[in-house]
Order: sequence, then structure tokens, then C-alpha cells
Amino acid sequence: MECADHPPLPPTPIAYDGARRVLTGNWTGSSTVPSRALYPHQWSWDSAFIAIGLRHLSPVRAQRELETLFAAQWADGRVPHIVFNPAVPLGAYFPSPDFWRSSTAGAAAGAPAGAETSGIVQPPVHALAALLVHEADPAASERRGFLRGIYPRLVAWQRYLTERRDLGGRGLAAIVHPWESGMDNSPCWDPPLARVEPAAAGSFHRADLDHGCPADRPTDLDYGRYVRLAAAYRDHDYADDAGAALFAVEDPGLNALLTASEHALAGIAAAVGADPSDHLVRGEQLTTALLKRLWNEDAGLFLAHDVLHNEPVPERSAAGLLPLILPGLPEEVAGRLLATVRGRHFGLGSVTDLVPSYDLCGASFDPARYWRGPAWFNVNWLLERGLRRHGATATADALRARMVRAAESSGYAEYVDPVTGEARGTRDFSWTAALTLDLLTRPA
Ligand code: 2M8
Repeated sequence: MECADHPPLPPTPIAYDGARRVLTGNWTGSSTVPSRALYPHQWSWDSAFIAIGLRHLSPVRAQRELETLFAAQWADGRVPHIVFNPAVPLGAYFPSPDFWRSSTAGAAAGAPAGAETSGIVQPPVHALAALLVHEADPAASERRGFLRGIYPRLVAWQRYLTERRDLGGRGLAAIVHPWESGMDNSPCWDPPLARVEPAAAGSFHRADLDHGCPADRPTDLDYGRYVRLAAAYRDHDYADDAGAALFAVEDPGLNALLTASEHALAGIAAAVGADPSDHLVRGEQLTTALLKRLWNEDAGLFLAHDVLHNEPVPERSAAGLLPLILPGLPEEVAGRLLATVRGRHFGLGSVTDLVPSYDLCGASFDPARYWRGPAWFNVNWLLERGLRRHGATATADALRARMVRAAESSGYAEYVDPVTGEARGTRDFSWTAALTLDLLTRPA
């Protein structure tokens, strides 16, 4: 994916040094934890965003970040959302390896025998990350066989999503758990989640509340439903069976990243001497499906679709803006998205400094609680690229400057209040630091 040229930011050595310190502190030797306390293992889409920043410090380390993740890929192509570090005590994070039991319950789906992982997935940012990492130092990439080694794995990952996860038969991938969207607690999941019977409150211990503030985290009721859904999927041997799914939703954010990654795969194919045309065709097909299935003219953005009830979810989330990163979006759709980002629902540049994760006017808006309103740096990083791609250069420049300031002043927070910039969630958060480095250093 290419971005239009943009002027370099004035040097801000404090932000750069702070971001480097966070990434160095969170590096384990083969990958990076999102946060030492709250998330002490390797997370899938975190590692993709982290690699995008790490490439500026050490392209080889960025390559290793992705290689470590893909070493735990399942034979059916899925990339698990967590790869557990066996040296970390079981009680440090829940759901822990003994909950997922990937090496036994996932055996039929091809889970690796030598690593413990979760059985669900996260959005596919990996092909985009791999291409950017390669471009940061093509000679080192070539020497290590990085792109050649990861290309077939990336293709298998994309095919898992486009084929096995097309649960609605509509040409889009469906998520089977809110955590698969990466925007775990978004109000978009409330209606389909309300149909799920929560696991009993005393049947599990929430390790997240040992480290995080309860007002910033999901409620116990939502957590009980997350646990129930994950256990049901596990007890069905992690089989992707539309008839057995308790939750199946087409998320515009995940599908936009799936589409962007298909375009990145075309770039990777060209770089390794393979034929890129299949990826370009698939990228176009996914864009067509997104437009046909999820675009909502009245709302001015893409809406999630509840596959089990065959109806759109009438909630505006930043996920519905993410198709802005795509090439080949019709001009009128890109124009509507730009207006929606700046309008009263997201308020960018007037009410908000950074794009909130959820509709400012929505009934469930909460500026503090996890994915129900706060601004996240990965989402804003993607939108900054999208704004630039569609010619909104001044808006992108201003957003970039505000992101760097917010990252530094919040102590590289996991998320911030979109209006006041107040830090929320954990601090010294890896993707916040990595993407800050990228904003300060780009173009590679
Ligand atoms: C959050 O999700 C995990 C579960 O995967 C959690 O709340 O325990 C989300 O923000 C997710 O997008 C992120 O990848 C993960 C690690 O940073 O934390």
C-alpha cells in the first residue's frame, strides 16, 4: 500500500526516545509483548503493528517479530490471536493456555503440537506489515529469506479467512468472537452478544482486573459472554461450522484489513517473483463485496452485519471507517467517509483530537471504557494513511502531529480519551510506541 508524499515532522527526540525505550523494554528476545503487566504474551495484530514500528529500529528484529508469530500458525492457515510464552505463570493472563488447550482441542484443525496458543484470530494486518518490513531493508530481507519464507504462510492465512470464515456465503470473512475484531468491547457486538448465555461469574478469574482499572475494562457480564463463546468454539474442536456458531458477524474493520492485505500480497508476490494478478483480483472482489454488503448510505460508513440474524448492526464504529485505507474505493464513498470522520459522529479536528473508537452521539458512548469511545493509536494510524490516500493531506498531517503529542504526553497509553487526551488503559503500550516511531520516521 502506498501513501502520497508528506512532509517530515519536526524532530521530537523525546517522543522518539520514549517510544524506543518502550519497545526495548517489551522485547522478549524473539517477539514483543503488548504490555509487560496486562498482556504478557504475543498477540497477533499487535505484532503486526509493532513490526511496522520496529523496522525503523531494527529491520531484522521486525522480521523476527513476524516470523515468531507465524511459527505458531495452524495447519488450516489460521494465525492464533495469542501465542503463549511458556515461561509466564498461568495465572498472569486469563484465558490461559489451560483454557484454550490448543494442542489437544485444536489438533483436528492443525494446531501446532509444540506451542500453546489461543484458537481464535485477530484482523490480518500481517501482509501489510511484512511488505513494509521488507521495504525497510530489502537487502537484509533477501539475505535472511524473510519475504520468500513468509509469503506462503501469509497466503494460507488469507485463504483461511476468505474461505473457511465466509460463514455467511457472502464473500466476506465472519468473526466468531468479539475479540477477533480486535475491538473487543465495541457496542457493535452488543446485539449479537446479548443472545449468548454468560459463563457463571465464579467459574473464572479475570486477571485483567489485577492490572487494569475496572472503569476502563469490559463489564463482568460481557466477560462472562466472551468466556462462554470461546469455550463453545473450543469444545467444537475450533471447527468453522456456520451451523454451530453462537456468534458470527462480518466486521468492516477486519474485512478492510483483509482486502488491504490482499493488495499487499500482490506487492510481496511481485517482490519474490511470483504472479501478483490473483491477489489483485481477490482484492477487487473483496472491495466489491464490502461495498455491496456492508456500505450504508444513510449512516455514511460501513456497518457490521450479523450473519446469524441476517441483519446490519445499526451502530457507528471506527471499524466502519477503515475501508478508507483501500485503493479502488469509489470516490463518492471515500468522500462520504471523509465527511463522516469530520462530522458530528467522530468530530475529528473539531470536537476530537483523535478519531474515537465509537460514535460520539451513540447511546453507548463512553470516553473511558475499552473500545466504547476512547481513541486507539492503531486505528488512528490506519485512518491517517486512509486520509492521505484519499487526498485529505492537511487533515492527515494534523492528525499525525496530534497522535505523536498524545502518545508522548500519555506515557504511550493503550488508549486515550478522544476529547481530553487523558491516558486510559495500560501505559508503555507497544503498538502506541511502535506506530509513534513510524509516524516520526516515515517514509521508510
Ligand atoms: C485487547 O484484547 C485482549 C484479548 O485479546 C484483552 O482484552 O485481554 C484488545 O485491545 C486487542 O485488540 C489487543 O490485541 C489485545 C492486546 O493488546 O488487548
